[in-house]
Amino acid sequence: MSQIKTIKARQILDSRGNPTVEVDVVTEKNILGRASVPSGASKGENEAFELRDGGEKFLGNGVLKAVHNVNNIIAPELIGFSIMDQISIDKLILDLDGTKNKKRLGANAILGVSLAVVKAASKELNIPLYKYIGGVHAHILPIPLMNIVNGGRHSDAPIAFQEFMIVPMRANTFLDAIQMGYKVFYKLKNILSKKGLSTNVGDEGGFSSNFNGIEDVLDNILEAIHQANYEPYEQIGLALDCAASEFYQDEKYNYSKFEKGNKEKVERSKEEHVNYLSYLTRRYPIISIEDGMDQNDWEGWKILTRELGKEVLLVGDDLFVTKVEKLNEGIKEGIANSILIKVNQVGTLTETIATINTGKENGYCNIISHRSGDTEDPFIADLSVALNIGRIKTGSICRSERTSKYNQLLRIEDMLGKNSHYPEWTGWK
Ligand code: 2PG
Ligand code: MG
Repeated sequence: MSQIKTIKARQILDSRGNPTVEVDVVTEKNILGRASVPSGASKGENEAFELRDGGEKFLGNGVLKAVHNVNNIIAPELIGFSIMDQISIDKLILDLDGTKNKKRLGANAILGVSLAVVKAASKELNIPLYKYIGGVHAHILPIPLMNIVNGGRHSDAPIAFQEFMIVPMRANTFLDAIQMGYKVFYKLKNILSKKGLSTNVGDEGGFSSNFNGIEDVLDNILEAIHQANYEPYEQIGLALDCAASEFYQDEKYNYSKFEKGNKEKVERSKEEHVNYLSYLTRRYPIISIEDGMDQNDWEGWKILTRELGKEVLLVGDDLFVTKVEKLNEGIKEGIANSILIKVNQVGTLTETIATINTGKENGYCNIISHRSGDTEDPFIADLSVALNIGRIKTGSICRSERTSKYNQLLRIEDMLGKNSHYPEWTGWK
């Protein structure tokens, strides 16, 4: 197995046009591993630190400092390392950084290197990435949570909740699941257009129309599911990402922050907000609710978990920020029952896998996730199959930075052939 010959980072653009880091790792045998780093809009407070330049260029959003840190601080230390030594490499970069939250080098610098290394290693061995990471037993395609309406911070639609997703709970194959999502997406487009509503899409490719509140969104999606001839819940379930930290103010859930068009001011106490979520769950085929409560409202999380934790997935995103310590606190307190996994919230592959394993060991469901600012890099598609996670959230069925992940999963399903497996939604509701 050969050693790392060069590491070079550069600045490229993500799907919102914001600068991000791309890293090339080249081995002695001239094999290239290339990775790019995604970026969030609704970030958790405790995410690993994303280093941006400040100043005039790119309105302060440049990442040349992170690029510099890869090229001048990380690269010289890693030259000569065996390309397969992922755990030692990740550890060495963490030691070089030396801070709790990757403040010195930047998590965007660190993640770019970590992922480029694993990609170079799989190419050098000529083994598909999912198999290199996961081994011969990697064969489960993930159930996609497809985000077809974008609200909150991800679009101008006047809706407090950030994401409305459809979930093909029963399909024969991943390809079949994708075509189910496609049908519902285009039926919805047609419904909206007939009502004279805009069919423009938001950051993750979901419609960002002028809906009349949350239930209006859900009613329209249900109609689309019916028109596509699917049975709600039996075949297609609904998932929400409330991204509640974005509208939690002074101990209240202030929906009006995003729903400005609504005449009446909608503000709910934590109990009222939980009651509203459970009302929605009774009325609609909701099978998963992410960040139902604010990241610091652990009391609210406990109420929500007590109320709905046996029926639906309660997914911690901002709550756990993909970190083992945070997840362990949640497990101890008995809050949520699932965790969203975002590689850039924590910063290295090794740490990401440690969090996934902690989730698995404690009966928490893992969902691999993209970011609202993403790139054409399909890394998370491979990761989801590698670890047989069985769930992925990677946006709508349009926009290339979203479909790049679906396309990679279609390739993997094709490569696996009869050994591939598309699971049924089980466990909750
Ligand atoms: C989320 C993500 C991805 P962002 O909240 O789950 O959908 O959004 O990347 O903006 O944090
Ligand atoms: Mg989220």
